[in-house]
Amino acid sequence: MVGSSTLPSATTFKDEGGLALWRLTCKELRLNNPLAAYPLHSIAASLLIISCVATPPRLKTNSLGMKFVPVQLPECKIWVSAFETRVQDYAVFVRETGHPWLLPEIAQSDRHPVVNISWYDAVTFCDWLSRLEGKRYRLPTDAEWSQLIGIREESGIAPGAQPQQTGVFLWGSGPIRKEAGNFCDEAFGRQYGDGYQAAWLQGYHDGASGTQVVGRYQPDRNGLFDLGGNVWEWCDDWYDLPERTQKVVRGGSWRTGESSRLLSSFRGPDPPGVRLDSIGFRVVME
Ligand SMILES: [Ca+2]
Repeated sequence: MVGSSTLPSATTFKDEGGLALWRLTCKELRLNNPLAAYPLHSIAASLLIISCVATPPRLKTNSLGMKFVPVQLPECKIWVSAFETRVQDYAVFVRETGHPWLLPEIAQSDRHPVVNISWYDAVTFCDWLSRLEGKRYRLPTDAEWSQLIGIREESGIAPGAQPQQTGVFLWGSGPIRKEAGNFCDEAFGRQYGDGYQAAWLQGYHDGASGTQVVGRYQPDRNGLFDLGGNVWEWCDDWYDLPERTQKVVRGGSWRTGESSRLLSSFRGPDPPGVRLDSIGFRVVME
């Protein structure tokens, strides 16, 4: 954690969910070398809001400005997008290709995770970006996603048949902690109330009743943001074998509040053609 003593003019404040944040100017950011390496994803006007990490990860940036961090898995190293694919990333693809895009009814800025994206849309985006840059982009596999969240799968078993690992949630073990991510929280409950059938997390405040700007909360140990929460993330795999009717989504979303669906081992099955305002995607770069 970077101490406020290294940022003479930095001030601290709390957001409406009680999360402690620092506020400093862009000039102060540039003058501070450790923070200068940090992705400039949280600039708003002349102020920067930072969720600090001990050591900024080594990053690669592609032509769309997407940040990738190296992650060492048991069998190989992969480069994983630090953020869920943003509206601004997907907008370039749509503008260049004319690919149809069903805009959601929820309010979003360019730095929110893109939603209403089918599995086919996500794969088409990856294929377009691969041709554009001459390198391979793809969705993570279900096994890779499990390894990113810190759990191992049983080999030879379809994702939908993998055993649930109780007691370990997307934020770790125990009750949900502050800064855990954008889930179905009190803000959601206040907005949607009794008209929404699913449970929300009583007493938890993440400051967003819909999707949230990517990178708003603390990253995980690999430097990945929003691996749990914000939007469900498509994986490459079929959920059901040999039927092959559903694809895997992982990680929960702003609509997820049931404890069983917040387990790190939980997979959602969704038809590959479905477009929902709670599903987006993250990409792997090879
Ligand atoms: Ca929320």
